[in-house]
Amino acid sequence: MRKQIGFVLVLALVVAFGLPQIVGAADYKQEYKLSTVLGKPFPWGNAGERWTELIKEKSGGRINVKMYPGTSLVGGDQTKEFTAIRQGAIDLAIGSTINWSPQVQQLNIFSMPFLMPDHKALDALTGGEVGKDLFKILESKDVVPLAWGENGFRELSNSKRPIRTPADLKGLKIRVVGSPLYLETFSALGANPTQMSWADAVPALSSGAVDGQENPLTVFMAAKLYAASNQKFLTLWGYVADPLIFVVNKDVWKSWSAEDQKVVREAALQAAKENIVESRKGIVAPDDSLIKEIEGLGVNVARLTPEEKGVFGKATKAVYDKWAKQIGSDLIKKAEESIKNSK
Ligand code: X2X
Repeated sequence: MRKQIGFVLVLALVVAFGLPQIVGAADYKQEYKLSTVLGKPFPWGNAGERWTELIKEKSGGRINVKMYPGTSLVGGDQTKEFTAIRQGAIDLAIGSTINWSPQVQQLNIFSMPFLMPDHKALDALTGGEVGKDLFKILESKDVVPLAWGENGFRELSNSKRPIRTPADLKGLKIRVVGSPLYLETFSALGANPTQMSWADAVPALSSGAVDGQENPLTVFMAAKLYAASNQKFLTLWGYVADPLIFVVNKDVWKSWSAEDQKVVREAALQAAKENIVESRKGIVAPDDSLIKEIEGLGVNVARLTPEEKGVFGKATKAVYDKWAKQIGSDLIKKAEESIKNSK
């Protein structure tokens, strides 16, 4: 009789709360590690904090996430982040397509020089067929992708001179990160590119070991590259843009109840939406207040015309064609088509 009452009780609990919750709750970790490259006050770090906060709030504290900025879970080596997520050393991440492209070749699509002319084009990729294809690829690699955020269009800065043509770039030592695509792009432009992590880039810029770098304006500003790193020259050429992707390790995902999965997904979508708004603030006409603020700090800003960008595009065309094959001609064609239709 007692046994039966016990059984009925368990059954009632299962009906009321669902099996995964009862069984799964015990499996939940005390802390889930969220990896990002940049912390606060960069939009990227703000996004990590917001996601963390929303998960806590919406899960009633069942899921406790802690952000580890500086890609500290992989010793600052941001190009190893994706592998660490797959292996379970990282539970959640908001990662740049640039940093994951060494492991996920197709993510190089956003690093194709001058593929995306504007935010509409970028949105056409992340919000369209290309974005869906990329999420499918990620799903096949032990991660659950949830939302697209944004680091942003990457602009070129240096400590030496204004850059308006490839000739101006000649011989400048430019820090890049990610796949060899960046090395090939800058080599094609006559520069002298060198690969290093963000952690190494900041001191290398400050000491003058490298002359320049490329990053979104929000990063340029929050890292104060105009001051300590003497980056007095900025070229707005928008040659590539890196979206951010909110992901969870697959095993971690499976250990959560359906309700908690929904919570984490919705929190990601909301944090990502806010992140995109923040990343674009002040850099797109009619509100270009961030650009004006940078100019006000004594930085020489060159806004390239479409014709001037075209010259850079032409100089990097061979690199583009080579990488189109490497990434996959079908995916590239799909991307070009989506962008054309976004106009
Ligand atoms: O290292 C960079 O340049 C950064 C912070 O933008 C990325 O993580 C791609």
